[in-house]
Amino acid sequence: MRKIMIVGAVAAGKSTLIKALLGEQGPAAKTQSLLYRDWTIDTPGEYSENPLFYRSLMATSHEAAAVLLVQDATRERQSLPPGFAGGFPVPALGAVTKSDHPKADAERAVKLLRQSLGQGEIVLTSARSLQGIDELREKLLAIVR
Ligand SMILES: Nc1nc2c(ncn2[C@@H]2O[C@H](COP(=O)(O)OP(=O)(O)O)[C@@H](O)[C@H]2O)c(=O)[nH]1
Ligand SMILES: [Mg+2]
Repeated sequence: MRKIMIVGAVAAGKSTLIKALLGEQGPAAKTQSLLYRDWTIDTPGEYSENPLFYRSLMATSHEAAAVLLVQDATRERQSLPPGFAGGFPVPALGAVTKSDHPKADAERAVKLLRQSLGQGEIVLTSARSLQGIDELREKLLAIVR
């Protein structure tokens, strides 16, 4: 089975989202390195925030069928460069995380995500309420299968 590489800022909710996609609950441990699990590749947020790591992300993306760009719904500012997803040699989708959070602003999150994602579908999700998790899993599995 091919894989989906999940990228996004530190604490955006990448690892917790992956757990939800794989049918597990609860918080995730801090991601220290590339982590291959089932059909997912988890990445440390530092890899997306620090250009020194971009080469590593690019190299790994060659093993992926698609990239999932994750945006925290509670964040007020851009954390990734404009057009970030366009640098990968594979298609990109977007997920907004933490939609359940009292400080979540879905509209703002979609706008911020759009700047770094460009074209590509965006799914609103929460690993707590499980909003959007089944929908996102279906879309991603359709790509890796
Ligand atoms: N309210 C809420 N918090 C979340 C959700 N997903 C993750 N978090 C919290 O966000 C923080 C960072 O999550 P983590 O998955 O480690 O982020 P990562 O660095 O992108 O892998 C943790 O404190 C999580 O509990 C969610 O869906 N809802
Ligand atoms: Mg993580």
